[in-house]
Amino acid sequence: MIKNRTVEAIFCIVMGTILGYAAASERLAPFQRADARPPAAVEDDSGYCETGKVATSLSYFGERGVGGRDSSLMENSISAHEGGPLTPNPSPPRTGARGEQAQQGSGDSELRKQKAGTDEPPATTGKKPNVVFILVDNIGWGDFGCYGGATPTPRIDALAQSGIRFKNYNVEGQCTATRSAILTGRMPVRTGTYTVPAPGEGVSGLCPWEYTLAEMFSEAGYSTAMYGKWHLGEVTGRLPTEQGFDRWWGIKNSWEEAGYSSYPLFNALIKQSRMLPPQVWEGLKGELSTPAMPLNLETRPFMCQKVTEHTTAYIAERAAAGKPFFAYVGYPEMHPPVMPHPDFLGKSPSGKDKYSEMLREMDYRVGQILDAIQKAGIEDNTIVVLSSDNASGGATAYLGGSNGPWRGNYFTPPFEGSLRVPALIRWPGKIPAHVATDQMFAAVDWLPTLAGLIGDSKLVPTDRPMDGIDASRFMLGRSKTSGRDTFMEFGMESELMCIKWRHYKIVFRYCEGIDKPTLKPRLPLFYDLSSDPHEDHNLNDTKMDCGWLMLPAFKHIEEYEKSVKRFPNIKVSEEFKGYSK
Ligand SMILES: [Ca+2]
Repeated sequence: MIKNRTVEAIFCIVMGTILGYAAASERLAPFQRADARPPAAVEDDSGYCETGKVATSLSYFGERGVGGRDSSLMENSISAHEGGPLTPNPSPPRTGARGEQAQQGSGDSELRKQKAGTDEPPATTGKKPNVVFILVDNIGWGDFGCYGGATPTPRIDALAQSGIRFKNYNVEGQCTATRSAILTGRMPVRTGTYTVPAPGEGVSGLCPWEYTLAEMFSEAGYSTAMYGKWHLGEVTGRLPTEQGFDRWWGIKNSWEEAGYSSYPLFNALIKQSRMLPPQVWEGLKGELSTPAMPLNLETRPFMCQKVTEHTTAYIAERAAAGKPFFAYVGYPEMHPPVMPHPDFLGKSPSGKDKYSEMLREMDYRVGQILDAIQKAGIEDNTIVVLSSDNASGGATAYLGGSNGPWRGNYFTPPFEGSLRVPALIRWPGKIPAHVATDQMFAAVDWLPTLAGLIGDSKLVPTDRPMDGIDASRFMLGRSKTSGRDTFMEFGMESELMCIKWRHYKIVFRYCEGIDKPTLKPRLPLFYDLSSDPHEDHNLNDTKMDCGWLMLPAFKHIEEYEKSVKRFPNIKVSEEFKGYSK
């Protein structure tokens, strides 16, 4: 009898999974192109962790199959569990070392408050805080000392100690996509920025219609500046000073262009076509940007120093002016070519490990920025963010780097090692210190969260799908949850790669290297990140009882599709002018 019931149950679950995946494949067909929209983050998932109640849904699920995709089924099963315990991200064990506290857990009411947005008084009273946003390049989850890295990073570790250190911060697969997500609060698949603009490609990157962090801060009365790497479009009309920044000094594309002029044929080619070799540019809002200095293998080792000098001078100038400012700093580390400043060359234990030497330099430069903030007397009124744009190449490529315990590296979406990177935030006296959290957070969340922190949530656009959630209450210690429990990743082909939900991940497509194809498994892969951080055990193979995970997946897919129907995704290079009313 028991055996018969078991066989019946397995049959139902397997059929549910297969039907679910068939429906998912059908649903996902439109994702083959640049059309998609994210879930409104956290919606009604509360209380979904009670195993017994899930089992009730499963029997129904087995009879009907997920293929019916009746969203009322999802809503009914959820509403039946409201009030149940919430178990967000019981991921890897909390770090007790370094005296950090762990923030986690809470209940539905917390989650609902988060969803409701900022209905409390602004986070600030009186003078608005300055914001220094440091974005490092190709730094893996495990590179900094405070994440277990082998190279000493004392200044960055101290920064982590003085605020919140995210252990479950999620980005896109490469530079352009994450930078666009940070600046717009929207998934790159919506903004046509999921590919990497190539030099000479012409119109590409972020279309001027998008509303950026720089525009938001400008509207809130801030001075704004960008130093370092842009990588969101190289043509006039799409440069930083045309996307909200008052001034900039940096490169239009990426650091590897430093190597171009080391090829005689490249030099002959650009001479023939009367083009400029790669340059560092500078400009002011309302004026044309002009070349500031060449970017080549001679100047590359000095880029981090130069970016820091511009940033610290700006901080001193703006602090003296007494007006709030937003500085966005796109550091060169650790993007190839890995060439440390001469002062750091040979300073690794072996005297030959350039990755470690550049990491040491970065720590020193970050320290210089923190010192400039302190010297200007604005430390207590300045929010500092430090995060990476994508994973490191790992031990087998780009001369080093660690992505921690997670599977995968740069360009191996959607495994954790490719999308989970370090992120830190500090605001003395406002954001609690000594916090390490497993709460989920994402690149798209910075815009609404920073808007909440400066008391200007009203500036977050309402005329387009926004994918970011406002986690300002979490940042300020007023909520135990970030408000995000789901993360969707779309790859460089604008196809849905995975949905992370709580501590589970559902993989629809994956890729195992920059020179490997994107593969679509016959059935989706299910992983439990709380017990299998390296994503070695596909639950759809080992246990076969996780077909129910398609329920939350479908819910988010459906919400995304609905939004895309109303607000079609912007195509790569499209001169988009706005949605019809
Ligand atoms: Ca990068």
